Amino acid sequence: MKKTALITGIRGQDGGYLAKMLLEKGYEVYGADRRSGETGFWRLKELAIYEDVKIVYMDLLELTNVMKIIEKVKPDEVYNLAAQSFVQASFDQPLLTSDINSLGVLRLLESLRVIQPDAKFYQASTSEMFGKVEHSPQTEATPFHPRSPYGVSKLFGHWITVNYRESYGMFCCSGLLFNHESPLRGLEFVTRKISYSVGRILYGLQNKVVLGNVDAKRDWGYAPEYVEAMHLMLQQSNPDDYLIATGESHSIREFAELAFKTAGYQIEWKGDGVNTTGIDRKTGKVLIAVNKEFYRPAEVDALIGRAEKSSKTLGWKPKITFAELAALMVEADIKRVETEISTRK
Ligand code: NAP
Ligand code: G4F
Repeated sequence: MKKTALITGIRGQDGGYLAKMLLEKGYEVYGADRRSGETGFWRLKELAIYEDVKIVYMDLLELTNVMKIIEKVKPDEVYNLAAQSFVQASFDQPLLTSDINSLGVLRLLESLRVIQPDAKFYQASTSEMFGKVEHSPQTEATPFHPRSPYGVSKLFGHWITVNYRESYGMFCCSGLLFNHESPLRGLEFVTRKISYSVGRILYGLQNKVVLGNVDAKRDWGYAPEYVEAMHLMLQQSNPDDYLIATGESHSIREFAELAFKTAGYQIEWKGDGVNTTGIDRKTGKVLIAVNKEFYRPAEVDALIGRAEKSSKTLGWKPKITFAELAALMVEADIKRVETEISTRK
């Protein structure tokens, strides 16, 4: 029989890729949207699945709304991807972030407990919870020390998911996913900010990209591979928590170098901290500058994950390399910029 999946955060990067994968597997896919305007469906349109996903209106801030949707959809699997997911914004909107990312998870779990307790539940947890890391590489056993209201809010989401599994025997999994990127990544995140800027710089639409802390390091993977892991977690005999990462850590400087290289630029670095600049070796022009505006009150300096349990139990392994990721994002953005230019003419 056809399985039914409910994905919250359907307009987001992961929501799009997960919906596409589940549709290909024959699922009936409901996408929960909080009604933020028609243009926000660009990812589902780019993936050519907009007509296939059944959109339902649900805001994680509204309990009765969540309950009604669970009652209507009666999902077999629920993927809770909805979140205020931008770390920087969580310092400006800590209460809203917590209401969505912490209590939002609880609203969903309570609704499931009362209405559809047999549904399998995936919670989108994050490497941000490791924060000021206690050891490297991080594993499922590494203690948490979040460094932002976002990280703290996600920690509640993680533990309440574990708690519903332990208290009520519900099939609840928490995926500790490290950064994953793609051409569908939001422009506010550093990789996509860089890849889109490279495309625009190449066509003379902007002079440089202005960044924050370019020395931070992340374990960066490819988003379509990470949504496969979410699905695999819910297909196991028993619910559990899994860490998903590549096992490699790279700085923002490294990502920027590779991104610019894809468009034919060679970056030469000068200075450090806020005085850092990235210069085009051929022309001497400044292509990368740094501004304190993009620094965070508390930073997660370096993340690197060890996904051994996921490899052994789920059979999950990353495939796309860091260099391939940077290149494919820039190539996609160069095409987008070309389309923008040609449709403007
Ligand atoms: P994303 O692109 O920011 O998507 C998040 C989605 O959540 C957006 O579509 C947003 O809707 C929706 N949302 C926000 N507040 C909501 C509310 N009150 N009610 C209902 N929906 C709401 O995030 P992503 O990169 O796809 O990530 C998916 C999930 O994984 C998030 O929970 C994120 O925190 C987590 N995560 C991401 C990564 C990563 O590297 N990408 C790593 C670890 C964990 P609008 O479109 O209306 O704004
Ligand atoms: O791209 P970012 O904003 O991603 P961040 O903070 O790591 O969070 C992302 O990954 C998490 C998983 O660990 C998710 F849970 C979360 O939802 C989100 O998807 O920033 C990455 C790094 C940071 O250290 C930041 O300080 O890049 C640094 N950075 C330097 N310049 C910048 C910039 N970040 C942004 N967004 N913009 C800059 O100009």
